[in-house]
Amino acid sequence: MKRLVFVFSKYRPFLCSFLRSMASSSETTFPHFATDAIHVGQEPEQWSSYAVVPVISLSTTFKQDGPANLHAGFEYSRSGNPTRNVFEKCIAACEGGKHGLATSSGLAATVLLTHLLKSGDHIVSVNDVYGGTNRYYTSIASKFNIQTSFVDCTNLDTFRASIKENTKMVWLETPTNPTLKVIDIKAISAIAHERKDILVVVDNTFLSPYFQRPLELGADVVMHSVTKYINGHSDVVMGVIVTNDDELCVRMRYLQNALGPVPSPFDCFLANRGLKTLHLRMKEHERNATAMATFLEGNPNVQEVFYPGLASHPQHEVAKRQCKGFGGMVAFRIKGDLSNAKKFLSSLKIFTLAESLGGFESLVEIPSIMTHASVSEQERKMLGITDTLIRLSVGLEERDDLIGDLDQALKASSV
Ligand code: P1T
Repeated sequence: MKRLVFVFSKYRPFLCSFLRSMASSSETTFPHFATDAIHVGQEPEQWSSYAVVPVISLSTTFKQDGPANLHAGFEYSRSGNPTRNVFEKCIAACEGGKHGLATSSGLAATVLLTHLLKSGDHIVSVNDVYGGTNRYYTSIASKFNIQTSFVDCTNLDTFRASIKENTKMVWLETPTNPTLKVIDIKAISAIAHERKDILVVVDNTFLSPYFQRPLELGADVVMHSVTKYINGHSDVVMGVIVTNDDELCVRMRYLQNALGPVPSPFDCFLANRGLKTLHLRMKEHERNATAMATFLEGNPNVQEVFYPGLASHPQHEVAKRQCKGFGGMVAFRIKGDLSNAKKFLSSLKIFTLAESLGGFESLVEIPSIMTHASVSEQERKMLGITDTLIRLSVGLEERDDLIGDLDQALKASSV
């Protein structure tokens, strides 16, 4: 409590945004995900018009009742915005957390979280992460003397051995991007929390809170690239952080304002709208992805398939235990070499050749030369990110059409 009082006095200007977060924790939540996603934070009574759909509040500044006497807790749109607030409350409830902080991109959420650390601190990150996360830790955070060890977190002994005296953060992504390894969040959190000063962060982008809720498994913080499933329509770049920790929330609100990586009110509106159908989309993404993975596993032109829902997946049991579903991402190794992989991509008629994932449309890419090109060749080799590894973001089109598309492209590119 004393510590909380100290933090409050240090970060006083951010008490307002913190109190808004607290309001979300006292917000009524519901027994089921879909009801939270549709109703939490959306009360029409918060708008003078009683608008059922949240208002896009574009004002950059808010009239004060008196100097430094805020009317509704809003001061300046970087430190807090009504439309952003609606989204932050809703996503926090969906993750089973108290506080949500929206950022201008997923990577901005990563940068903000890393600013909780100081020069000389050390991060243990799962070795197979989004290429941009790897690039940030390897090329940028390292310049500020924050070192990162990229570790195989599927092996708990290896993970334990990688923790150093100055380790302050554990960064997990599960399933990992792009090889879809599954990390045991509960086991990793338990090991990390043998030390009080280590924060466990889970990038939950690939499964969304509908399929996986890391805070309930022991993580301290969850983050997302909202750009992906949460928004779901490939028309917003945005991120979010969720936590139950009040003190951490105050520090992160301070950073959100001091660093400035905030999303626009319009993007918050769109992401909040996307969240309303997340549960429906995720179920269909999973049905389609399961069909693709099963088809690919039986195809003579495919060497290997990676999907946590397949019994052949090395961490299938962990996935069954910690997730409500296996998601919409599938990776596979095509027989042949890069030329076969490229021929496959150019033969597809429904899957679009593009980076990103989690939208309603099916996408396909070659991580080694696209999303993970910034990862060193040596690391890519070690992680199995070969030139024949193909990543699918399975969308919401009719499943038979998607299978037909994969089938004809595999025939066209066979060795
Ligand atoms: O693109 P942005 O909103 O900044 O999010 C970065 C990010 C963070 N975490 C994960 C797991 C991600 O996959 C991403 C972005 N990934 C892609 C663009 C991609 O195609 O993999």
